[in-house]
Amino acid sequence: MTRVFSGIKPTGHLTLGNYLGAVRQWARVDQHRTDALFCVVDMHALTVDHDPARVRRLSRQAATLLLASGLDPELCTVFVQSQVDEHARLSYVLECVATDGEARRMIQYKEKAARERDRGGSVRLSLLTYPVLMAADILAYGTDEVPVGDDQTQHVELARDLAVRFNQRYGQAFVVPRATHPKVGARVMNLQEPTSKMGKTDDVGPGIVYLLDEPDVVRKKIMRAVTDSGREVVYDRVARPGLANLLEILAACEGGNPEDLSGVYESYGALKKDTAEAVVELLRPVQQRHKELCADPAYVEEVLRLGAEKARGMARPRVDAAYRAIGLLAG
Ligand code: AQP
Repeated sequence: MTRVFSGIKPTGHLTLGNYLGAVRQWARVDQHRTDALFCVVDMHALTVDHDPARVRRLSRQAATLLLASGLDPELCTVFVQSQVDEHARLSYVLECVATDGEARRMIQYKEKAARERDRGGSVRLSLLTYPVLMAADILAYGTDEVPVGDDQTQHVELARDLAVRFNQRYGQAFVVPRATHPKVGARVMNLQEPTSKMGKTDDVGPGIVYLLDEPDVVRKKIMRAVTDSGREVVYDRVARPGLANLLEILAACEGGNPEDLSGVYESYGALKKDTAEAVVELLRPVQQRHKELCADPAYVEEVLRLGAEKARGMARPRVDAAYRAIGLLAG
């Protein structure tokens, strides 16, 4: 059976981008057709300036939202990265296979390092090595497919390269994974800056729809979305990025294609109204289930405990074999 692994960072509150680009696909498709693991990758949240208590809070919230979005612990394994030591163990070994040039080429590293420097902060070494830890997350489980949004493609390619290189140098240890993306919604853009990704670390912002935003907040954000000059409601990602983003969000909510919505609307206002209502309806059951799960934190803790136990058992033999193959006595 196809092994699927994917993760989400507790660096901020989950957004509509996280949901349409990844989580919805995990719940609707991946957990049903594959042997799947989904992880709150909390160690990745330490790569930038952070408040420890907030990371712990956001980790619990992210896990609760994954379950609220429909991940079913009877069908898949849901767990937290730091509760499974094999991720860090394997990451070190992969750092001995990766090159510093490879890590420095990562687009997200360049962007996030620049952001840290602009804020007057220093860049943590873990920000540079983050894609190697992500490769360890993926390779530890013999993963075939990694369902992610567009922005993670380059990191999954690095995981592929490291798997191939390790296997060639030290003997067959890893499955070579590949990224998969949803047909629509793989890159949801910021509603106020439609040439930038809707990212959760931007924190508060009228351009970001959070999964837990109240319906009226969602409506307000979408009705105020930046659109482009021009009158016709047509789909053109390059020339009309704001409009294209709204058409993509609406199409993703309805399960259609943005191209098919070209020319359907006579005004921006009507498109925004329908998009807002579609998003409100999309989020309603997730928010409802989230509220129920928040009333039962012991259930969420138990799911994570059992998930970590299972994940540990799945990862350990492969990580031990990699340790032996690369020349270590441990493992
Ligand atoms: N805007 C997006 N559109 C589509 N997919 C997205 N994903 C993230 N943003 C969008 C996908 O969601 C999954 C989990 O994302 P993540 O937690 O690894 O990263 P992030 O949400 O992008 O958070 P960062 O990197 O901490 O913050 P920002 O973005 O603010 O720099 C992934 O599959 C991702 O592709």
